[in-house]
Amino acid sequence: MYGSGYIPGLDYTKLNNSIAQEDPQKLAEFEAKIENGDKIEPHDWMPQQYRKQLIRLIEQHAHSEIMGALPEGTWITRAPTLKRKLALIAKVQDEIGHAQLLYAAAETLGKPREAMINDLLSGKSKYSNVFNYPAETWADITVIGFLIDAAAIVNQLLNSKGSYGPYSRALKRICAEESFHLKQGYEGFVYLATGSPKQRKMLQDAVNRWWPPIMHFFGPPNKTSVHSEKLMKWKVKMASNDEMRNRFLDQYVPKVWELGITLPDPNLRKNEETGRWEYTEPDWEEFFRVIKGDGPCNKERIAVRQWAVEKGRWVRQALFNPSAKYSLPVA
Ligand code: FAQ
Repeated sequence: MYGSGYIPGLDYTKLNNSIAQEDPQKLAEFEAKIENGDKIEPHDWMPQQYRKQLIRLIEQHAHSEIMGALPEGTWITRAPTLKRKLALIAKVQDEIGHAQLLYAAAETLGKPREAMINDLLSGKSKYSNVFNYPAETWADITVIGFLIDAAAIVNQLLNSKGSYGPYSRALKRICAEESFHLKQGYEGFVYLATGSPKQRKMLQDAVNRWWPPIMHFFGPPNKTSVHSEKLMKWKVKMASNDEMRNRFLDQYVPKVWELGITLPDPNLRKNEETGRWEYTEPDWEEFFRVIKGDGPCNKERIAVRQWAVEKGRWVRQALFNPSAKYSLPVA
């Protein structure tokens, strides 16, 4: 219904986690190729676990782009000026385009798009924790546009050098657009930070609300990360969760502080000797609750996607079978 994702002889639901069962010769060649910096392409041989991990990660990333457009989308009708409204519409449209690129990259691994959407709706497949929080004020939109886009770029620039060709190429295109979103978000952030006392307070409150989910964004600390070791070995993930978090803090905390905006962590500081940032660990129990479906907006976000799937069904049916007759859904 959504596209093919069909690979003859592959049942993606039966991919297993065992490396021991793989042909050792093929596995060695595959790993040598990755070690050499070559890209793996869809029709190349790959271990089942590599395929399975990539499907999981790219699919979650695609869902996140779609879900990420939802909190921002709620502010299109309430943007403070025409200029901001136009920019926000364009950004939301870009995010949905990123999801299309990513779903297409995941489909090359054999999972049909319809199955990915079904897994999102059933809660089987995750999406980024940050998009389960509400955007309460316009300042939340600038925090998303600046700091969440910045966090996404840190992750995506690194992983665009990764081993799987279709994902790495999609990320390169996505990063070009995200860099523009970041500029737009930063400009809005600076505008509020240098505005009236009321605007500064609105921004400070939004930063305080979003800081813990942003710290969660890069995933759990290295010692509890489940997938990092495999993903890093196969150059899907090009840095650990803590390394990405550290890079983000290094690049963006000074930009926030120089505007006189504070961050709600009294222990946040750079250790100049080690070059590493020190911080209070965010509440990881909250993180796991949120990604398992019990955040402030999970139900609302899934309901919007469910609505879109139902309302768009006739379009997809018409695309696949244009000669049949379809009645439009009642709004
Ligand atoms: N949210 O073993 P690890 C964007 C899960 S795009 C939810 O460390 P991994 C654009 C993880 O899946 C944002 N779940 O996992 C935009 C696993 O659960 P599982 C999305 C998370 O894969 C901006 C468990 O925790 N970006 O923002 C999160 O090695 C503005 C254990 O974790 C991507 O998806 C999380 N934050 O590392 C749009 C990039 N973190 O699957 C609109 C690609 C971890 O076993 C507006 N993904 N989990 O049930 C990645 O790079 C990696 O998947 C990480 C996590 C780094 C996110």
